[in-house]
Amino acid sequence: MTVSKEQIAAFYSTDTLAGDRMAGIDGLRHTGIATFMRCPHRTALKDVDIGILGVPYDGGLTTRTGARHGPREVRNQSSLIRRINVATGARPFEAARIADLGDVAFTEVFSPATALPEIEAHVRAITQGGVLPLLVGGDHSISYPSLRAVTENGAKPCALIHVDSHTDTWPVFQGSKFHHGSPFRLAVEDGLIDPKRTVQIGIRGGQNITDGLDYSRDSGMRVMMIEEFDDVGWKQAAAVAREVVGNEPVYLSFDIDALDPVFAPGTGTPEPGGITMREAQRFLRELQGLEFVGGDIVEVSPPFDSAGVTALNAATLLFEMLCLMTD
Ligand SMILES: [Mn+2]
Repeated sequence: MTVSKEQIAAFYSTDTLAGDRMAGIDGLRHTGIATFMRCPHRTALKDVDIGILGVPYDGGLTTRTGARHGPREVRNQSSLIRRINVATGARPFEAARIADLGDVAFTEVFSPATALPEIEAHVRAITQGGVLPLLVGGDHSISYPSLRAVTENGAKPCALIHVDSHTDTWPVFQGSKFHHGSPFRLAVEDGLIDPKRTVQIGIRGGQNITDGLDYSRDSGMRVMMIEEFDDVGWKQAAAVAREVVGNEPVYLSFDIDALDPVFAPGTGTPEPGGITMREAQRFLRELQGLEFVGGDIVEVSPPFDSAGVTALNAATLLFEMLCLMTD
């Protein structure tokens, strides 16, 4: 036995938070209690720079429900994430104190009118605690309360980089303005984001309601359809994104359905003909140096996933986002 009796005794005499035992080393990644990227699970905000918050909410889905299970499965698959970004050399877990802040503790989850303010309250507390929030959804409706919190209800509007197959600027649907197709329309209406500093990348899908596309363009957003992305490539797409947001504080929202369903079958509204995983990684790496005020990755729906590939890809993109935010 190479481990000493003293080491074992120390292991069981320290009150270690979940994830701590694995933090900083690349040991047996399938072991331990799953937290986001094997980061320590904390709820106290002190000594945390970036807080990853699970938002197990899918009350805004129009079809194929299940994204409420996203955070737990992304935690599970994110055990595989390594400590170093081999492509860029980034070591986010050394550059910043990153914690898994657990999940939004819903008390009234059945109505968006009560659930979304609960998300907002959590993100506001995180932001006001001096911690950069990174949300794992949940459906895309969670971006609206998140943006309300990080912009202090629009007192500090931000730019937006939005990667998605849909514009999510749709109007009222089924009698409600709160659904996963509307967060960025609501964000414009509330003055949370500057539409002229907003870029939407990867847009496609059956736009039988044209209001979303029209609304985005009419409000001044830069909409890059998937065909244009395909023509110009990830590098130029990122250059366009950087030009649109300028030097403004920016929020990054990544809907996993931007990826082709080959890479992300486990999602609420898959749209064939999307971005590849490799393009998504290289696109994100081009966004280094921007001033991020927060971000989210949304729409992972484990009940529709195959072998965890969607959750693994979401975790991998979350890692790229962390690398950007610790730069
Ligand atoms: Mn979306």
